[in-house]
Amino acid sequence: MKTAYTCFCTDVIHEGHLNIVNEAKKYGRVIIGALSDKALIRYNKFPTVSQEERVKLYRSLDGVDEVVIQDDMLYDDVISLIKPDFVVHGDNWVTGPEKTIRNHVEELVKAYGGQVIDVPYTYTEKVRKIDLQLREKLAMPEYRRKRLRDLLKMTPIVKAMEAHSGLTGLIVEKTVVECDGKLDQFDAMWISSLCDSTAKGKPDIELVDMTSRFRTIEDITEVTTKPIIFDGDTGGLTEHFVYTVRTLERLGVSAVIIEDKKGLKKNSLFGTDVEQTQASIEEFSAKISAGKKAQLTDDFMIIARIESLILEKGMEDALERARAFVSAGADGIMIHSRKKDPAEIIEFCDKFRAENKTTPIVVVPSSFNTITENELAEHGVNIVIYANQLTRSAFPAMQKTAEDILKYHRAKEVDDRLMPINQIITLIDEI
Ligand code: SPV
Ligand code: MG
Repeated sequence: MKTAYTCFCTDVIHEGHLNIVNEAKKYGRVIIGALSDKALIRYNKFPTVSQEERVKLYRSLDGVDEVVIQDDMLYDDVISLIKPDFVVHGDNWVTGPEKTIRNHVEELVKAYGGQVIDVPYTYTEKVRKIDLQLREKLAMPEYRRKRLRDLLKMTPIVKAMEAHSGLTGLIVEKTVVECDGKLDQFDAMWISSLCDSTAKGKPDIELVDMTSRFRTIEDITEVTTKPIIFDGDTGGLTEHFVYTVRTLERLGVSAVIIEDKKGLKKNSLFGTDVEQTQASIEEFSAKISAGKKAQLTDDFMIIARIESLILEKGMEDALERARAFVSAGADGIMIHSRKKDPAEIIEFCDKFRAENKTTPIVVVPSSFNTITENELAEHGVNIVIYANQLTRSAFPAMQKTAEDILKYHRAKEVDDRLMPINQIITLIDEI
């Protein structure tokens, strides 16, 4: 008997999936590939049920003969194992970023006489509603909050991108690219103090108060589902930090990163060009412990950021602080550097990992930007944060447009660089 293979990555079965199974049945024995968590998070929305539950769900469907795990969004392994006569998929993969995957599958199956069957994609009002409900569930604080811990288990390196508004949040949420035949997207959002302050035309010195920073979080959570890592600056007074922890948990934030500085905080990228004071190990450890004690959920993470390399206090100081802050209860360590060469970051990560195998390491490669995500992961880094690149790309583009309109006394000359009007008005989803 011939075999028809289809890959599912859904948490909920609707008429579209049943239609695919019914179509596949016409061609032979139906085998469903359940896309693994690891592959799914690069490709699609974050799962709301476990891989095991998805397998069980697909197995329960009428007309399904077998369910296997597909561990990669590329079909190579599964096709060489099963050699299906037919690969059945919704025709939504004929265009857009998934097109490369489809064409690759076609090449693979054609080699032994197989065929790709594109089934018309079902997009009814009911399907649209289910999609929206799933998205809403992902956006809920109790689901969003625990997602960073989940991601740390699912992927070698969690990729976070800066967001400081609803619009930048949407960019992080929705940007998907096809690269080397695979799809990729960001895992999380970083609410940078630098970019949140810059967007308000204010310096990055803890001047934008927490109430305003929380408002930014709400602007972002209203239109996105991805987990949030919040830049908590120094955390402020310990007596205030404990309240911040509670509010962040309630808002569905996954982690706060606080840095071991005190007094007037300046941006780390100034380094020793400005006066900045590091808190003592005892003071900062007490702040971490108080935060951990105030925390109510098991999901939330307090990550300690070490400024020893920024302030040129040496590698030993950085490592000593890392040990102390982990002992004080920190759920992760962020190590920062403003050197162009990643050598000191690599040295720290290698030394820290030699003595601590599990505590997540976070880095922000703004200055040492030549190092790739894979290289960082090889040195034990778990979270990479692209902290300010959206703001830094938007500002020069806006400034040039303003200058050119002044120069030409009209907007025609800048028009080629602008997003078309019909695109900007449909950028935001309507309910
Ligand atoms: C931020 O994005 O605000 C940060 C990272 O704290 S850095 O600007 O590199 O200090
Ligand atoms: Mg900051």
